[in-house]
Amino acid sequence: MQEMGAMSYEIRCFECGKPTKDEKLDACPSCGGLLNVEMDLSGLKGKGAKQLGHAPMGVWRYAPFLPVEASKAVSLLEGGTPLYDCRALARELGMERLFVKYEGANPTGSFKDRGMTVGVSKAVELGCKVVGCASTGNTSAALAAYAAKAGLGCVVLLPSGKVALGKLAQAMFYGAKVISIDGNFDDALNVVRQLAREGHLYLLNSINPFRPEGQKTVAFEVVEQLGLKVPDTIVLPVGNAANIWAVYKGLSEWMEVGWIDRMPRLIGVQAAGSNPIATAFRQGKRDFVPEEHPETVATAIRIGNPASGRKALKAIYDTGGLATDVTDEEIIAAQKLLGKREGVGVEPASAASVAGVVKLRRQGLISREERVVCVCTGNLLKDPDTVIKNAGQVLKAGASVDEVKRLMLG
Ligand code: AN7
Repeated sequence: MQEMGAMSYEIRCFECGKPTKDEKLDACPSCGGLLNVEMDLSGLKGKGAKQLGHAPMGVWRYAPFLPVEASKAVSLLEGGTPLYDCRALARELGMERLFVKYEGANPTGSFKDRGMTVGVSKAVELGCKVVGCASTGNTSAALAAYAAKAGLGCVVLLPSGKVALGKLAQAMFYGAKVISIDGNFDDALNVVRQLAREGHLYLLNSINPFRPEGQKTVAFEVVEQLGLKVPDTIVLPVGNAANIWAVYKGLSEWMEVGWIDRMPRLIGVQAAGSNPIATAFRQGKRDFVPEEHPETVATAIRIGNPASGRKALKAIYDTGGLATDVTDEEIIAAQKLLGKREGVGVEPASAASVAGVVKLRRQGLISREERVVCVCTGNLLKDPDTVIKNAGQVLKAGASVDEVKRLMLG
């Protein structure tokens, strides 16, 4: 048991259950399984979420549930993102209520900031000097920013040619060493894991057990923003599959302390070209077969071998949820629909969650009365190339009122 001020926790293997004390590991030393932080929440039982009081919205509001001391947090004031009540979109889809949790409002424009504030705080606490990750883009942007804030060295490995422009710009801007790998995300993750094992860096991919701890706070916020009511369903895009696990873990903890009395069902949405979790779900399996050549316009979730895939499948089965997949066309259509009906701009991977709702509603797998929350994980401006490619024309005119009038009326 690690003691951290008021809170204590253990790190245990998700697969074999064995505890480990080495906080720098990203896999179980006995069986190689994923690691998991288990918080001792006995002191919080029964008191209710109201005890969080007036602490500001954001990740660190939930400090009693986090395995890092809040007073030493490396923070850019992440979390506290809007929950949009999307009435027009709901009407269009024949639903009573549909909400979008807009994670694009985080400091670096994606949900990854929630995990990085906790992960980088842990890196500092452990005395690490260099942090690193493989990334489809957003993880690298977030890590680069938090490493800068903490004064740590930072190395990010990106799949060559497949990272959206905004994310690449961010990683370069915050001063990380950016290395383009001739391979996909899964290849880059294998390389960086080996570098971590050899002691060259502290790994901050989401297999790091502290990352999901920060990410679980999105679920706490949703419940609080709904007036301490649990939605019926939460829909998330799935790439490396840690975020849906994080949401499951957070809500399970609030169940454990009695702050909520039921779980929502969790729905994971993948892109059709990289869909090992959706395929496993269709076959009723708790394990998955990696996709060798993942492809999708949603480059953030262009991942064939999701490192937390087994955790994600547990989250889905345990909540009576499901996994599905959507085509690139469905993703772009949903992205545009959300922008047009609600004024909310999200990147393609995030739009996958909305595309999933559109599809499942059509299939009758989401009902009219169901209160659904889509977690929209990243900002529109992350991937301006895709936006411009799929948008209408820019009209051209001379600096003349007549010419502009003609175009306006045309
Ligand atoms: C916008 O940045 O994996 O299922 O390296 O950027 O927890 O992996 C990003 C993933 C969804 C999928 N939406 O979340 C990376 C990376 C956006 C993302 C996901 C990602 P996970």
